Amino acid sequence: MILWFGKKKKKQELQDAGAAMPEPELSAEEIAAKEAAEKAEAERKAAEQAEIERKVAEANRAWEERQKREREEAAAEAARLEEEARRAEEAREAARKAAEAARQKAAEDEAARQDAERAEAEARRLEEEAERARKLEAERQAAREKADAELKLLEERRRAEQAREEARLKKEAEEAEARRKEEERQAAIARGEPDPYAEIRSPGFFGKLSGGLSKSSSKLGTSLTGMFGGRKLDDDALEDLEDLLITSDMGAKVASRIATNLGKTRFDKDITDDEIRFALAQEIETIMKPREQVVDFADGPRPRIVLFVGVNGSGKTTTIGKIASKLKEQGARALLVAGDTFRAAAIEQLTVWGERAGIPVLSKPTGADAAGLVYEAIEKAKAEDLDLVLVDTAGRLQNKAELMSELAKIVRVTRKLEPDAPHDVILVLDATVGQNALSQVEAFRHTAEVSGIVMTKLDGTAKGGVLVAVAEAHDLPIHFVGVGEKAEDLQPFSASAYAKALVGIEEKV
Ligand SMILES: Nc1nc2c(ncn2[C@@H]2O[C@H](COP(=O)(O)OP(=O)(O)O)[C@@H](O)[C@H]2O)c(=O)[nH]1
Ligand SMILES: [Mg+2]
Repeated sequence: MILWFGKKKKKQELQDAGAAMPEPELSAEEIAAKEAAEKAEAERKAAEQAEIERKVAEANRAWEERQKREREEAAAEAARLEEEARRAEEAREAARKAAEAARQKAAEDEAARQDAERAEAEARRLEEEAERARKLEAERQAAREKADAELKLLEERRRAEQAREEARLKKEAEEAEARRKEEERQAAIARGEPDPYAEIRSPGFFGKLSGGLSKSSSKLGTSLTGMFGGRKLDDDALEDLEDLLITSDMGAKVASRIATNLGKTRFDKDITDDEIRFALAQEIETIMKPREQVVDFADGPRPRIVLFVGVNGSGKTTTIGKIASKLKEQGARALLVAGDTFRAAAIEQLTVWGERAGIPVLSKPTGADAAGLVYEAIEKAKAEDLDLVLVDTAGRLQNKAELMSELAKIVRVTRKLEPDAPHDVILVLDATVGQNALSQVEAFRHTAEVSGIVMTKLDGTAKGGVLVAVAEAHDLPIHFVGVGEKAEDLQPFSASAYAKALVGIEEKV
């Protein structure tokens, strides 16, 4: 189009130039040449024009083609873009749908999770509720049991109290009766009459004590009968009597004291062997009376802690067993402690006694620490509010020093829980060892702080006199005497009964 405007302008310019110039005068040839030249010029111009027009047309065509191509390209691009946009839209839609699905799924999952959580919480709540119910029931049960136990304890205590009261009344009545008899007896003796409550029997005829002491009394009694039948009590007779008493294990000191005293009142008098028996019994009783102290283990501090000491075989375990049986009858609540942890047989032996008496036994395997066991026993007794703890101990260790240090350790440990304990330390002596019992008292007395004595096996020996020697030499109470292996063969010590049984006099029944 630019070219077309250009062409028009040129033409005008040419016309304007031609009009202004004057036509020159020319010859024919010149005219012909001019005309040929003009013709050739016109032809050249026409050709040039045609060429220009061809080029223009070609340029136009090319331009149009390009335009067309460009249009087509643009259309294709637009289509491509449209397609792309469509795909993008599709992808977006798919993504949106996927997101929607994911959201939906997440929502569903969340709902499911919440459901699960709720179910879990519910299960937990139910479990807690069940647990609470279980606890409540357990508490109720415990309360019921506690109440029952308390009731039982109260009932047991009441029964024990009643049994103790009965035992106390019985003892009081017996003591009153004994006092009455004693007064009557003393009055009779003062009047010079024979003892109204005694009669002479062959030894061993009466109850347990004289039965038990029959060997001792028969020895003494037979000798007395042979020695003094219708004889004057002169120096010779007193000397014989002294010898006899020495051989009866009463020891030189007791023998001399008795002989001297008898000499004072009866010297040079005719004397029957009955009279000499009574006189002898009287002397023995005087020596032993201060040692008479029956102990009521069920009484006193609670828990009362009692240690039994003594050499091996002296009868500790048996004595504890016998005492346990008595205590059960009295209604005391006791605990036996198998503190002789050195011998399995000793533990077993005490267990049997405990079972027989219906009293619990605390024990540990052989070789265990005895002091530790005692500590536990006291803790238990305190926790259960028991009346009494009876502790068996070993009688044989490597040597005496070790035995004593073991006992001292038990005492130390005991005091950690009970400063006043042990409340009793009972030395158990075997009568069959005779004079050796005296050195045992010496050995145990101070190191183990012995507070009282039990003498066993008086039934199997003629050496019952040794207890008189012990009573004379040591101001220790004598609580019991053992006259056999059975539970009932442990008797409270009575100076009067012992003295009479020893010389073969039995109280009338
Ligand atoms: N005849 C008799 N035997 C007794 C008496 N006391 C204990 N015994 C026996 O003596 C032996 C030793 O007694 P035991 O209690 O084991 O002594 P422990 O080692 O001190 O504990 C046992 O066979 C008892 O049966 C008693 O008074 N009379
Ligand atoms: Mg023993």
